[in-house]
Amino acid sequence: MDLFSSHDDTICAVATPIGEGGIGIVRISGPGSLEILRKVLRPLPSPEVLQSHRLYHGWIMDPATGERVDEVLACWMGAPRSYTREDVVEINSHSGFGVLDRLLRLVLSCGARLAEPGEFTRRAFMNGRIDLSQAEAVIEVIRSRSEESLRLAGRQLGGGVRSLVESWREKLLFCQARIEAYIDFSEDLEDSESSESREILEDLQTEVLRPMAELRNRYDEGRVLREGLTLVLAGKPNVGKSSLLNALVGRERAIVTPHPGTTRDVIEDSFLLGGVTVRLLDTAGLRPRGDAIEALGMAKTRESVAEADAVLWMLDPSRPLDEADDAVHESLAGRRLFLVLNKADLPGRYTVEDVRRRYAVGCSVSSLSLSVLRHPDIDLLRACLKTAFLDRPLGDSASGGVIPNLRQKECLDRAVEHLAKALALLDAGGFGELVSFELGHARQALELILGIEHDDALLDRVFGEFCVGK
Ligand SMILES: Nc1nc2c(ncn2[C@@H]2O[C@H](COP(=O)(O)OP(=O)(O)O)[C@@H](O)[C@H]2O)c(=O)[nH]1
Ligand SMILES: [Mg+2]
Repeated sequence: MDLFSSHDDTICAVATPIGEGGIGIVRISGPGSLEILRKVLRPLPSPEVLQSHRLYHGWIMDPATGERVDEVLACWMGAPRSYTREDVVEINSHSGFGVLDRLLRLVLSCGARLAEPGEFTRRAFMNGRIDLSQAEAVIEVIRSRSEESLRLAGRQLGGGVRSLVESWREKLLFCQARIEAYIDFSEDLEDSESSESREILEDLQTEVLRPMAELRNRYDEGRVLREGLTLVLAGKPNVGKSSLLNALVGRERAIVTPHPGTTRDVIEDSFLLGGVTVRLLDTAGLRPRGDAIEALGMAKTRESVAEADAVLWMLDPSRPLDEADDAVHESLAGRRLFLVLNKADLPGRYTVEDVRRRYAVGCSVSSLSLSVLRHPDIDLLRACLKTAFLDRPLGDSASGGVIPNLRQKECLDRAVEHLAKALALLDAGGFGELVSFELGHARQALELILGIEHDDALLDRVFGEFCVGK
């Protein structure tokens, strides 16, 4: 049964975190909201005086016993100008488990039922106030932990992805209709048919396929902004990895000694870089011969290297490059690198160029020569890390939007795949039902992003992620 197909019931929940605090909010939505407020609020503004979107001061009273429960500010937001587009009442009481529990039970006894997780937002979606991509943005806003991820979610909530996807969907519908017109009135339209087909092909290529593929490709960059960036420090023992971790996080997190092999476990801490959380892992140095404990540490190092988004490969040019550096390089194969040449305060035996030549490291890999012991060098490193790992996603995503989650990415994958097939068919001179079929599938995949096409299972999955009261 679809619980939400008829909204003649009224739902309620505590919308703030349960616990002791200044204010707690009980939220009510549905046709019975105002009636419930009338039952529990004293003094009660008369119907002629009561206005929507105004705060009223009063007491919550138990209508059965006449007992005062709490002093509150209450607000009624008349449909459709509310979060759910239904009549909504919010009661701002004090926050404490006892008060909120009592208030909620009172509202329930007046005829509301307890809301499911995410049901308020689900109603906002069902009533057409927001699309599914915006509903998901609500979760992102609630979960975001950094400035950047919040900015992304806010853009999404404002309908950034929605307007893009809607425009593509319309274009697909329009082209599909043009193609189907030819299926119906075929035969003697051969010439115009092929020029029309060219036109549609080019149109879809530049206006839909290309921007759609770009948006999809930005998924990984968006993920970094949302979830943060994981960097791992790797290099042979004693190059200064632990010193760098301490300098970047701003405290003595890892033990630093002149003895090689001091760090044996993986040490983790994080710092903020341009509004993004960077998780930094310090590892046991990789070297061919170490004791048993160090060997275990090195195994963990390899795991960390595999899981990180990129590796800061540290070298110490005050000592010559040797087979330990070769071994480190070998273990970093295929990983995204950033070269850090440390101990620039000491006489150097080699330069960044020597490293690039010896290990065939391309110029797309950023590098920096510095001394961990010098403060300005650490600031410079921060700036370089930001440029290398964070600036691209921040750069042009403002206009193009970023998709926020795997569900939407998978829908886009499917849309891209079907559209590419349709275009390949058109290009090969096909024009007709098969092309229309693929265009239809591409469009349906886009509709899933917006939730135009949806079933209960999909909605359950999306809204099940919410907390009760949202
Ligand atoms: N002269 C100099 N010594 C450094 C520098 N960075 C680190 N060290 C020293 O190098 C030694 C090893 O540092 P550590 O951070 O433990 O290296 P790890 O084994 O790679 O973690 C310590 O004695 C540090 O004080 C630097 O920039 N210049
Ligand atoms: Mg160390």
